[in-house]
Amino acid sequence: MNFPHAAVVGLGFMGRTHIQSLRRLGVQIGGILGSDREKSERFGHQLGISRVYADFNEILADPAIGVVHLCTPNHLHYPLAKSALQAGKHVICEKPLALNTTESLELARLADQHNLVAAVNYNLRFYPLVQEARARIQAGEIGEARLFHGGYLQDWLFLPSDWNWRLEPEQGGELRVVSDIGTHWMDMASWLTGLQITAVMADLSTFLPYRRKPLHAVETFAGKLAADDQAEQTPIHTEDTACILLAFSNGARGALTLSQISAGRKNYFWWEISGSRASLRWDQENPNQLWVGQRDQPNQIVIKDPALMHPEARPFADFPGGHAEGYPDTFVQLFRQVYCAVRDNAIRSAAFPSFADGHRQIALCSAIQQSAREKRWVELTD
Ligand code: SOE
Repeated sequence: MNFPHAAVVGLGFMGRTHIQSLRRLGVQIGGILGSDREKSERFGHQLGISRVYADFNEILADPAIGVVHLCTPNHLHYPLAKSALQAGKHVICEKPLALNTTESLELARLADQHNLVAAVNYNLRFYPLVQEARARIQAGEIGEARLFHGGYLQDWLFLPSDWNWRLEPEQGGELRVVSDIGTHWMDMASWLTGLQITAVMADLSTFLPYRRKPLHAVETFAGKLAADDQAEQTPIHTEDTACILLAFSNGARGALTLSQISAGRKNYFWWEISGSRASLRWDQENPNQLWVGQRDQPNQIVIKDPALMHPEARPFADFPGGHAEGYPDTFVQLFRQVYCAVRDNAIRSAAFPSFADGHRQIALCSAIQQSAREKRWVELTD
């Protein structure tokens, strides 16, 4: 049986990445929908996609479409995901799932009521050596987790002239680095260890209180090449950096540093976990190596090689050792989980980040915001 057909909504950096990955997987793109009809048609022509929808309702009414990919700015995730599920479509939604917990809880409940895929694109889980790290942790190789620390640093919003919709709370939400990149890290911390984050203590800072907003939209990461002299001085209310202390459900502790203004750091996501037997460390800019720290034996650098990986992690490496896998491959791996689950009607047992996981991240965002505002530890209820 073939995979269901996809519709992709939002044609920026993320929409294009989804389309490329779907094609690698062999999924037929039934149609696309962007914010600007003319641009979408040009884009469709370039990519050989003949159907450009006029609006979202056309997608919902199209019986050929099985899975809807939501790659829009954040504020549209909730209304679009809700109507897609209600129309019986499977959904892969970009993160963060919603702007607040009222929305994300409603989506998680709705997803629960339907036998439909409701996945949030926490794609970084799907690097082969991140899967390997999880398999090792689950097998007890590092012992009990004690300390989980790391960060996610970028520089694409370093200058006051750097602009993107994420800076506008109406589109991106009240938090920025925490929801845009911090939730990737917190999602991975919980997923790797099987532990929940139960309390947070956060400090948020905005170092660029004003930025120059260009008159034309700027795509994510494209600002360096698209300088626009015609810009309007605009106050900024979202954080450039975050420093967060974390408590985990087994008593382990964590520390997370986030920034979108760290010169030279392009997409530097890293973590290190200290367990009672050994430590592990991994970073996204060097994703084909996993560091194993040991007290009484030499440390090791594990190189990605499916033949030498745990059997649970092996299916997530498509290429043999010595053939690097990276960021775009993580989308293929996540989408494969989703499309196989739909095709085989195995949605409940599938291994993709769910709307419940997406909701947990929004609850963490809200606790982090409260902690920063009140300058104290905040516990997560439930
Ligand atoms: C921008 O910060 C961004 O595109 C995030 O939105 C993605 O989730 C991350 O993977 C790369 O950076």
